[in-house]
Amino acid sequence: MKIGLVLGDQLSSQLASLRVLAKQTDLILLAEVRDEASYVRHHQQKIAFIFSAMRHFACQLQQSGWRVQYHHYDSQSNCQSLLEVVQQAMQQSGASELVLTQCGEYRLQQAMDNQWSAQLGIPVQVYADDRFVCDSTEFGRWAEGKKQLRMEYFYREMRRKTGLLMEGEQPVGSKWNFDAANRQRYDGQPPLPAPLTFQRDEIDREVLTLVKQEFADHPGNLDDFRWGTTRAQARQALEHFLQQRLPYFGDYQDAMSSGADFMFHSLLSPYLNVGLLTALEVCEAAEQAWRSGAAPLNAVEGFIRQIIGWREYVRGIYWRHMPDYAEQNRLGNVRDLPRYYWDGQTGMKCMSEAFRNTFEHAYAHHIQRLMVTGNFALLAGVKPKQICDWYLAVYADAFDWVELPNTLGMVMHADGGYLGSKPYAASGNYIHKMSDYCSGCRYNVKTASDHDSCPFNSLYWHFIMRHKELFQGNHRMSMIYRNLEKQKDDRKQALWDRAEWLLAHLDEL
Ligand code: FAD
Ligand code: DLZ
Ligand code: SF4
Repeated sequence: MKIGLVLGDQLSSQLASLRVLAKQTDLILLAEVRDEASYVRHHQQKIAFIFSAMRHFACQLQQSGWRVQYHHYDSQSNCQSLLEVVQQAMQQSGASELVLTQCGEYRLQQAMDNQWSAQLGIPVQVYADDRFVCDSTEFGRWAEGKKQLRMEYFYREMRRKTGLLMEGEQPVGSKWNFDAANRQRYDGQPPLPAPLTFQRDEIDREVLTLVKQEFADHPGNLDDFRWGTTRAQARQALEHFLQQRLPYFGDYQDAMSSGADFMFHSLLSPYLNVGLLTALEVCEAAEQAWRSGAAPLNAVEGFIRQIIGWREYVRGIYWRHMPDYAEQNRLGNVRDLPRYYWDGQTGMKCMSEAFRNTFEHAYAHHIQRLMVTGNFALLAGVKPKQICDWYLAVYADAFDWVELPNTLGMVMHADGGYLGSKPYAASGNYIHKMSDYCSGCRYNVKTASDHDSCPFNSLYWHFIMRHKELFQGNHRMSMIYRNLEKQKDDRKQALWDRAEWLLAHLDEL
């Protein structure tokens, strides 16, 4: 008899390990444990979402005939790690083998590979996670010999492989990428759809009470918990997106607006990442929306690119370069994460909006993560480990394999430009162009070196100046360095001095 351990991000009925187990004889184990719930200070909504989705998934397995053992979170239990729960279940059941699907996170997979079999005294059989479009071997073949990777070329391979938005060998609309059409500012029209809400059942209520009691010191709160916790609700969320948001997803993909916490984004990442939806079903549904005339091509292509492009690409990089990837700090950053990343209190309106969004919903949309909180950490030279741990903690969709390359590579450029050829560093002007934040801010986005100037402005030039040696030869940045050269020395000095003051008083902004 075998035990199949299903992890909190493996809630898919087609999971590889489930396919090799037998309903009548084998036992499925799911476990809520302290070690997984606190290896970073996960947002309260992230824990509630995962625990409730695990409990619902266990019920679903039971209803379809599986024998299921469920370990509920218990702070007094002797079993605070997955290994301890497995050990106990093994002793009780006399199982002779443990079966798993490969973990999403390196830390846990390593522990399983190195210790579990010896400590349990039984074979541990791990099956590849085939819920992704591209596996490690295929990614390895594509990445082999390349010093720097380009997502765009990888993405085209995935389009060919899946046949999504293809006409024979050619991309539909004769272009692979419609990003140039996806940069509109949002001025209140079309109106934003009301977010979807779900009726809460007994399981949700129990979990919300548990999290409130046990994780009150974790970031965020549960007041506005909106996440679906079953596959059926995740499907509803997909339908809601296809009908109400996808048509405008492309146009406003990069836009930000006060109070518009979700813009026209899909909010599907948590469901994709825990396995309640698959990447292909979501992309096929989006393609169908375009083919039926319900959504334009720039929206559908942009959306599909995020999933079979970026999502698969970062996963490939993660598994190819862990564990060294997590240690990189190629810009030599030394600063601590400013206080407001945890308490949300800052006079910078763009940042305070992103933090409010984050703490209220365990969500912020991509451009807030990349160009506001991420950009600030890059310009301020925050230690990569600290900012990575923050992103891993505060979002409902955060798992190391997807969070780490996005933060360490895309945002912090700490991998030396392996993931992206140029840092996304930007001054306040970018935020001003793409949002309405600056008009309600204590700082002045039009100036750079006054006492009330937008911090992003001088920090941006400080970043450019302090990394001159590294970036001035980068042809994608040569114009920036030409602009810098044109500035008078006293202007450069004023920018430098203002930025130095800001860096010395980072926690006070
Ligand atoms: P949409 O904008 O509607 O996009 C659709 C889907 O595309 C998403 O659901 C997601 O599955 C995928 N996607 C989009 N961009 C990316 C990307 N860059 N990498 C991988 N998948 C992408 N995404 C996570 O799923 N987990 C994370 O922990 C995470 N951490 C991030 C950290 C930083 C610093 C940055 C800049 C981005 C991070 N992302 C992460 C990517 C992206 O911001 C989120 O996937 C997105 O905001 C989720 O919201 P959504 O479902 O509404 O996305
Ligand atoms: C994120 C998370 C949390 C908060 N809690 C659990 C848990 O109690 N049990 C579990 O199996 N998984 C949990 N997870 C998700 C795991 O951290 C995830 O399985 C690992 O990151 C491995 O990919
Ligand atoms: Fe952000 Fe600067 Fe605009 Fe204020 S002025 S909202 S700090 S970009």
